[in-house]
Amino acid sequence: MAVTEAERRAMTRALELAVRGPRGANPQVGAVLLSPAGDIISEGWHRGAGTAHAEVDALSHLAPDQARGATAVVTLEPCNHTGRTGPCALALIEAGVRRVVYALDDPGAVSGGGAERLRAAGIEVEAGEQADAARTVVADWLTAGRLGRPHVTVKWAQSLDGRAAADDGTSQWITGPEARADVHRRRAASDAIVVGTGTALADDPSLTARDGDVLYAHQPIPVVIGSREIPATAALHRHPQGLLRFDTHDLRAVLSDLHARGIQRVFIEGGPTLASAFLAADLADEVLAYIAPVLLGGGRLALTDIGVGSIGEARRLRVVERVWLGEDLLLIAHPVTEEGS
Ligand code: AOF
Ligand code: ZN
Repeated sequence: MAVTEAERRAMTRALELAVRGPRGANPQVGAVLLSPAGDIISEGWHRGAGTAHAEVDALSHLAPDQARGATAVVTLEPCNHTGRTGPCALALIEAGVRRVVYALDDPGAVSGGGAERLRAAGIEVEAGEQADAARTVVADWLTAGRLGRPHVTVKWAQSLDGRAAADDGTSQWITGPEARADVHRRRAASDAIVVGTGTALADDPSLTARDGDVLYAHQPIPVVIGSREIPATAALHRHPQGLLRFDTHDLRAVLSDLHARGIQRVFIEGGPTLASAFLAADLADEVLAYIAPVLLGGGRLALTDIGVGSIGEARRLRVVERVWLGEDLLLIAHPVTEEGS
């Protein structure tokens, strides 16, 4: 049976409920239960790893027999595995739900397959309703799942001649206020900001995301990689999120640790050594170069060694966006992959 108008409206509502949940190791999922007449009898959403899934949350508000004959409308295919919680497909079957409408297939090798299990129990299942909208809600979760690590953006600001600082190391305000505001907006859209100890010591950055003087509601977690001590007086210790420290050169290990904490997007803010290490390890999914019309000369380059010894080994990028920010130009580029994307 085709998806009804009431089910379509319920999916729109389930998508609103989904984003009440936190970003994290688990996807944001919403669920609505409809009576046979098409009225909403319960709503639920997932509040993060270790808590009830959206379907179970919605069922929990009802008396034991109240969901009999109901239709469950869910933004993700009900899961089929016992993880931190039990399988939602089974919970729906046991509650006597007659029909399930969901948006997006669960890509998990273990958690997927819930639709088949529901059908095998005689439940009508409709997949794909508003799948594009549901995919947008969990886009970063899907990307991190596919990569097996967070999505990585490497950002730097440079003079027109490719320098990150003057010869004495001073580097504040190479770019103008519009470029800096753009950086803060992008920080607020990330889950973590990563710097090396060199930058943490030289610049004493706060690594907060600010709109003028006001903190954005979402603050990325500050992360410092390197072995040198960060003094107790450093601005980083006053960040609203606790500081994470990694004393290692193994960037893949750092990213796996961050992924396990539910971090889906990281913003690498420098300095040149750390940015170069991510590029050398082929761990940059996106490069942001803020280019200011200023010349610095000298030897403080925006990047150092990225493992390119000869022109044949040059790392080719494809520019996907050019943005004028006052006098500065932001180039957003992606690595050219084997498939040519
Ligand atoms: C659902 N409904 O609301 C969510 C689902 O460790 P667990 O038990 O929390 O399982 C996590 C996995 O379950 C997660 O990776 C994803 O595949 C699925 N998420 N499934 O039926 C939900 N959040
Ligand atoms: Zn589930």
